[in-house]
Amino acid sequence: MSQYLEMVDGPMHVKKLTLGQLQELAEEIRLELITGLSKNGGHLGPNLGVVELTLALHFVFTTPKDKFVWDVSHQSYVHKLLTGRKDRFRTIRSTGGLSGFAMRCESEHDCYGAAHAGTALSAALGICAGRDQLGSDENVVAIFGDAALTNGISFEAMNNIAQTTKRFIGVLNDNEWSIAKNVGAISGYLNKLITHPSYNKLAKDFERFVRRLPKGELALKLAHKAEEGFKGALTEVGLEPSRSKIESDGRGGYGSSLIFEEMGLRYLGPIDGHDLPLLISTLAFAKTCDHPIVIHVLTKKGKGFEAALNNPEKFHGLGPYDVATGATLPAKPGTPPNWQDVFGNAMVKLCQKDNSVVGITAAMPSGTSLKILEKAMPNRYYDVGIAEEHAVLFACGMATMGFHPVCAIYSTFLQRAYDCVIHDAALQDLPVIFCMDRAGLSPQDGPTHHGLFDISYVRAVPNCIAMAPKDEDELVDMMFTATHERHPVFIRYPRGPAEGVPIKDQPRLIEIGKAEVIQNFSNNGGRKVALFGLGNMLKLARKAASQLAADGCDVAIVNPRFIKPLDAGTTEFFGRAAEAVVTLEDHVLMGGYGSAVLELFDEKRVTTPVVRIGWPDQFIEHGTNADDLRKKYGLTVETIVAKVKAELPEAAPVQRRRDLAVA
Ligand SMILES: Cc1ncc(C[n+]2csc(CCOP(=O)(O)OP(=O)(O)O)c2C)c(N)n1
Repeated sequence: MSQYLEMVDGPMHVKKLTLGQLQELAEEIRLELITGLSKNGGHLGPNLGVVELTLALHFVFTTPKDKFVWDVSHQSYVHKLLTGRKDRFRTIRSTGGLSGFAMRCESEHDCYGAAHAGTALSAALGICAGRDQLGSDENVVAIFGDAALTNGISFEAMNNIAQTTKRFIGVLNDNEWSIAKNVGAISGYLNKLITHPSYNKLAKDFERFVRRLPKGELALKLAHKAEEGFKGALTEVGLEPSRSKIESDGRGGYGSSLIFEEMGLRYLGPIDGHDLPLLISTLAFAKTCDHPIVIHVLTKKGKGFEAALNNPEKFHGLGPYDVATGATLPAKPGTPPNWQDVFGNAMVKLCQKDNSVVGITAAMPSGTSLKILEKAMPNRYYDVGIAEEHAVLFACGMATMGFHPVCAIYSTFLQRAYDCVIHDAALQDLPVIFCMDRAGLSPQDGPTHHGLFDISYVRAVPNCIAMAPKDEDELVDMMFTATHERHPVFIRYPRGPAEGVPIKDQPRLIEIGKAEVIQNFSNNGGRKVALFGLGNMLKLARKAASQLAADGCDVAIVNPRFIKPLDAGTTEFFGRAAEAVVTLEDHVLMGGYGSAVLELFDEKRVTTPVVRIGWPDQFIEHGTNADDLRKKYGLTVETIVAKVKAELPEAAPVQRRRDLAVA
């Protein structure tokens, strides 16, 4: 069945294939993507869209010497299949398996890792600068999507390319979709280029290049199909300048792409990104250019799989699906709603009751479920594109006008906007609400997506209030409370299903900086252990508490609710009363909630030992599920119990210890 894919162990094999064979290989790759990802899921749609593009790239260029820099790199699966990783392909995104993104440590063909959008142009330019400094001659190709182009960094890079290097190749992979439909003026501009492909200044040199080709090396490789292919190429790129368009438009015509050319980048396109010979000849041409060039390639997200073509948003990235129909498994009956859906529904209710509340997403309407608000109250909803910094600044501006803007941004993506959080929201003490989804693990995505740093980065900033709900009802209370605040408020909650508790009709205000004591000591004579389980870690705290109680301990359980301001009174009280304190957080230990408790104990001279449970000072890899990773890193009942016992000296009398601490 997959005779060509089986033969391809590296890019050198791609170069040996004829055009016909490459086209068959493209179909085999599509089949492998569709069947191979069906069990664990993944970024199916984007990869189906770049099959021909990736084949053409590997046909024309030679990695690892030449460098491909993928933006986000969720579309690098085909590249993985062609660069010696096909045997492990079906392990992608699972424990011990291939990453779902490009990673330098995974292959010499991955020259640059990524998973956050907008990095490719800058990184590729840096690689070009390095090459130019070294005097070497590798080709550097940045492959970036139309939505990545809504990201500010992409423009910062474009501003800098022409002045930095003469040899830079950008491939704009335009499928008109971000995860949802792409939004904004750039998207509209690209649309104009697509619908008016009338003229481009490179036509003449490209024409000369292509006309030379049939006798050249490339044509030999492409064998008998070449000529038709090049004919296609010539028509597609439109070699005839269209004077009328230029004059009527007065700015050089739509197809000449002012944006790119004014930035000193030659623009070629738009071309059909599924036409292999056209792609090959265009990329081969780009290779000869001694001027930075952007090739605008039109692709179809989900090409070759009906279900994915019909629903690009769902198939951007999804869980297991049926190969025949594309149907995904419904949630098991009784599964609680996802945290994000609780958030989305709560936003509608808050907006209905309070005119000052609006919702802002940075291109993640489905991931954050803010699309629920979009549907219910479109005039209170803003999708600003993949532009987290802009999202925060935009929110700050609205806040100065008396609004309570809610920025729904994943914990990991808010990292992008840290300066805006400090310099704009916090310093001006503006009532912007940050709902940080995916705080904690994003297991299958891995280190680029885990939301494990937000407590540290928020805790350090004055004026900020930071909370974590134990369940979905408390999330709604916290959101409600936040809309009554005059400071920046951060609410962190994880990925996946919530706890399954009922949500009150009327949310309640929560007292700022007040923890909730779930269970006090019973004074049963057992060794006193106080467990502080932050947010979703309260569940683990309860389990560990049951085990410790079964082992004879007297256990108290606290839901801290607030990371900042910390409930100093309750924390100190239990710190003094207990023989051991346990803090649990779905966050790195460094600078996290446990650190906040330690700092408080240091300040108050509380000497009770503190067992801190959280993630170590290293990047946590991807895994099939959170349990696999928690087990590996000791976020388990067994580890907690063992660590607590190690802190309880055998013969220390409980009473004396407490007296000492109180004194
Ligand atoms: C900084 C950042 N914000 C949000 C995301 C989530 N995200 C992943 S892919 C994607 C859309 C990418 O669209 P595009 O660049 O056009 O590539 P395509 O998937 O269409 O090939 C988004 C918003 C991200 N990866 N990084």
